[in-house]
Order: sequence, then C-alpha cells, then structure tokens
Amino acid sequence: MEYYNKEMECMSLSDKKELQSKRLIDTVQKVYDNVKTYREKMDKIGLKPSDIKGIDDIHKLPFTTKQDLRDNYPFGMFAADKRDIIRVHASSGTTGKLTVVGYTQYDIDMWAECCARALVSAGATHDSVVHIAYGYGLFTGGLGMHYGAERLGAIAVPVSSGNTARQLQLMKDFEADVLCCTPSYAIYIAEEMKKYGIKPEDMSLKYGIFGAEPWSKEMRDEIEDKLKLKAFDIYGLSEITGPGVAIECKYQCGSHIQDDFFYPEIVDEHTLEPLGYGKRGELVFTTLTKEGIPLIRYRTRDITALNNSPCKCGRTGIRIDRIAGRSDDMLIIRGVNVFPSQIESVLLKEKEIAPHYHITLDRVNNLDTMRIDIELAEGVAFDEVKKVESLTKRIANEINSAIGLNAEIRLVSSGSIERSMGKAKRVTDNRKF
Ligand code: DLL
Repeated sequence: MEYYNKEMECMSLSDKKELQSKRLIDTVQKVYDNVKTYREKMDKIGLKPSDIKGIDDIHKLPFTTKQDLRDNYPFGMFAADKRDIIRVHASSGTTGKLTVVGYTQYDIDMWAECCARALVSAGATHDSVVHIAYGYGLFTGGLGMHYGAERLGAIAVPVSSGNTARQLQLMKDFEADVLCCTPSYAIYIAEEMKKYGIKPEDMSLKYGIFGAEPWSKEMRDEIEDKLKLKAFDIYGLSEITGPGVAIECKYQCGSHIQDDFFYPEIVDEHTLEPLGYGKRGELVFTTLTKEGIPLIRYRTRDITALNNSPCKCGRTGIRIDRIAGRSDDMLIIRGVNVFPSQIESVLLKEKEIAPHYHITLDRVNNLDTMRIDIELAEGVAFDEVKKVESLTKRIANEINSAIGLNAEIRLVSSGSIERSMGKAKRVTDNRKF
C-alpha cells in the first residue's frame, strides 16, 4: 500500500493551489461571520473577507497566537455552534490556562483521514496491528492515532502510556507491527525489553511512528538499532488538529504536510515577514477546512524550514525539516541561542553514553552556567577514572565546538535520569529573570 488517498496526496500543484484558494476564501468568510476575535482583528486593519481572492492573499491576514486562544478560554474562538461540537481536546503550555480545541464530526473525520494517511506513509496497512502508547485523554496523541488506525481498517490497540511491562506483553502477544509513542518512551521501552530479556526478534515490530517532541537524527538511529524497526517522524499540534499534520514518507527527507487541509508558511519570528523555501523560521498554519475552531495564520512557535522540491514518493505535500525546537524552548545562554536538540545531536554520537541527559541552567555571579548530566551506557564502568575523565573532556570540547559554550559535563550511572512515558522534560532552568 503506497498511499491512503492517492488522489489528494499526489494532487498536481496547480489543482492543489486552486483547492487551497477556494478553501481559504470559505474559511475567511466563516471566521469573519462566526468568531468575534477574527472580525475585530480584520476590521482593525480594514480587511474584508472579499479582499481575500486566493491563497496568494494569505499574507494580508492577521496572525493568531496561543494567547488569543487563552484570552478566549474555553470556547470563545469556536466557529461552530456548540451543539455541533462533539469532542474537545486541550494542551497545557508551560504557563497559564489550557488551550482548548473543539471538533465537529467533520473535523474528527478529517483528522482520522490525516492519521490514516500518516500510518500508510510509514508502512502500515489494513492488516496492521497498531500499538498506540501515546496518552489517551485531553492530549491528542492517543485518540488521533486510534481513529487513524480504525479508519485504515487496521487493528487499533489503545494501550495509552504507562505500565511498560504490560505494554511489552501485549505488543508481543498481539504481534503488533506498528508502535506509536514519543521517541523518549520508545527508548524506555527498548530498555525495559532488555531488562525482561525480550529481544527485538521476539517481537513483530516493523515501523515506529514517533513524535510530539523534538528528537534528533542520532536519536532515530539509536531507536532503530535498539528496537529493530524503521522509525518515522510524525508532527502535529492540537491547535491545528493533533498528530498527522505532517509525516515522513519512506524516503525520509522531511515530513509531508497534509496541505490540502493545512496551509503552511515560514515567517521570521521577530519581524513576522514571510521567508522563502529553505529558510529557517517559525512555522505558521492556516486551517483550510476546519469547522470547530478554524485558525488563521496560527503561530506554532516551532522552528523549521519548508522544502518544495519534488519527492520520489510522488506525494506533493510540501515538506518541513525536522523541528529544531520551539522558539519558546530555545535557551538563551550567555546570549547564545541554543536548542536542546543541538546538544542531543552531539551527545548521541558518543557510543559510551546512553540517550538520557538533563540540562540544568543556573546563574552564578550574574553569569549563566550550564551543567549536563549524562548517563553512561550500560556496561561502561565508572571505575576507569582515566577513561571517564577523557570522555568528559571530549564531550565538553564537542559541545563547545557545536554551540560555542562551555558546559560542565557530569557523567552519571545508568538508570539515574528520570524516564518519560510522554514528552520528556530535558531542561531545568534555575535562572531568575
Ligand atoms: O504533540 C500532537 C502529536 C501527538 C504529534 C503525537 C505527534 C505525535 P501538542 O501536545 O499540542 O500536540 O504539542 C504540539 O509538540 O507544536 C511541537 O512543539 C511539538 N511536536 C509535535 N510533534 C513533533 C515532532 C502534539 N515530530 C507541539 N518533532 C508542537 C518535534 C514536535 N516537535
């Protein structure tokens, strides 16, 4: 099975542009008529729905931010009548209120289609057993992939996160070929397998669909090696729909956005000026068909670049590069902008350390300090003082040449860094601003 919906996934660019234009015009009218915030934003800049004649006019429209959703908590940005909303999800940020999103029956169907496309893109078929270890609940990971698997006609196994021993048992007994969870949980699952003496060959896993948090290429290699499966990057956010907004194909040269449903732009995160293909900046989405909570030019805070070169898989969905991090997760250490994923890339190149680390930032005498606790790989002994010393030094040098900053490297014993079953928390920032 190459595609779930070839007609839409491989649509010619000219047909797609026509479709996106028509859908944008309808969406703008819908939000102007039904959402006070949008009517006010547009009136303020003297923009009428009729000024939007196609997708090329998108730049005229105002942006939407997470703050808009918070200000309208819980249902103030919904464009559909409350009676037509059949589900809500929500995500929490680092601060403030939850961001609540509502779905009509159409929205749930469209989202299931996105996740079915994503599953097939990663190799799943009608015959697959899909083990879903993303959390079920207000978080969109579990239910999103669940509906996608059912839509595909595969078997959805709704395990949710937690109780890893039972997960292993079920994966083995049900002969799951597809595993869906966060990359950090995938690593944890691999460790637990080892602990229980289960070899990857005892399982039937072939494909992993991992996302919901940034992860490096090196982390992918590590997971593929440990679980003996092919790992795919899936991207999404609850404000836009949930998982399935974009997914890699088998060529793994970026993730194809389902851009018949979600129109992407990259803007400079400071000036908000649109940037061209290949330029790194903030990813912005406009939903093209959503009914419950359509969003116009929503600023995701995720940092990436768009790639419009043709892909060998035949899909025409424009691609995003691996997410470097969120602009609000970006650490500014002594004035240098650093994403934790840059540090991860350096660390995972070392064979003697495990893919578990934690970054702690402090301020001592008005100077930022960074400490990185890193686990030694299993079987690497602490007693060889010289070896540990030279490893510590080497990592510190490599970090310095990658990001230009000095870090205190602390090697800790295997198993001492807290494991995550959902999104991993990799940074503690004790600095007072
Ligand atoms: O994390 C939806 C999701 C679930 C995606 C399962 C993939 C798999 P939120 O909780 O709203 O939704 O968080 C969205 O997570 O803006 C990114 O910062 C980050 N994120 C999601 N996928 C990736 C990825 C879900 N593949 C936020 N790589 C987004 C990097 C990701 N970051």
